[in-house]
Amino acid sequence: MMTDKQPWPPGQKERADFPRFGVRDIAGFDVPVSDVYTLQLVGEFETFTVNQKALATLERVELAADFHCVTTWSYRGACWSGFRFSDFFEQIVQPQLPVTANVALAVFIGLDRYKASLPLADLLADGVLIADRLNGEQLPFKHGAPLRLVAPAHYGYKNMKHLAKIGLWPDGRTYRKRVLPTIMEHPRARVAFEERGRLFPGWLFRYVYRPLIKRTVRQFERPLQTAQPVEKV
Ligand SMILES: Nc1nc2c(c(=O)[nH]1)N[C@H]1C(S)=C(S)[C@@H](COP(=O)(O)O)O[C@H]1N2
Ligand SMILES: [Mo]
Repeated sequence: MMTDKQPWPPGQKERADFPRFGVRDIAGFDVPVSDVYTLQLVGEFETFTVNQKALATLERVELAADFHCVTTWSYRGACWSGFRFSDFFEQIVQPQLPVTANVALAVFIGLDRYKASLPLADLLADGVLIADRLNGEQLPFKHGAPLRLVAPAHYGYKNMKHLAKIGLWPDGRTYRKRVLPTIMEHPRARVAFEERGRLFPGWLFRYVYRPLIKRTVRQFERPLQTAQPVEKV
């Protein structure tokens, strides 16, 4: 078990539970979750897919890490299981890229159409996982089944749930926001540096976001009642 030992970041408050959370516009979006999945890789190369079998060839790792949402709530000690993003990239993706491919930015897209990006260098760091299990169980719909990105050094909004597609690009020139307004998506969003958003200092966002937590949690709980359980294969 790896443990991500970051100091407690500025402006965060511990929460006892781990709520379903996200951008309120898409709280009710119907996510077609199934246990059978592939990841689609797109960029300046021929699109290809990575299936479960290929992922399963990677070393399985466990990671205990605190989870920090940009709105200031944190959940301590989530225990994830899955595959290192660096192994995924180096062992599965890179061999399929043209040698001339120039990739520095990854764009993640979820089945609920949520989108977020991170520099490839941040994703290759220790403790970044593509997770399919949480706290000893198959990743539930609530936390992003069938696969999610776990990048504990970055705010929750970079931790893509229901991961379906990864774009690999030379830079951010072709990156178009979709769900997150530009001001809300810091290019790196590192928790330790309080990179909550753009244009304003991190601490200022605390006061804007904090009053929204309760309502957002409630809104995100509603679809859980009707969500399909993950199918077993
Ligand atoms: N696909 C998808 N991923 C997402 C989101 C979302 O709405 N859709 N919300 C992000 C935000 S803002 C947070 S804080 C975390 C919440 O993860 P949780 O629901 O497991 O607590 O997921 C992130 N990843
Ligand atoms: Mo968040």
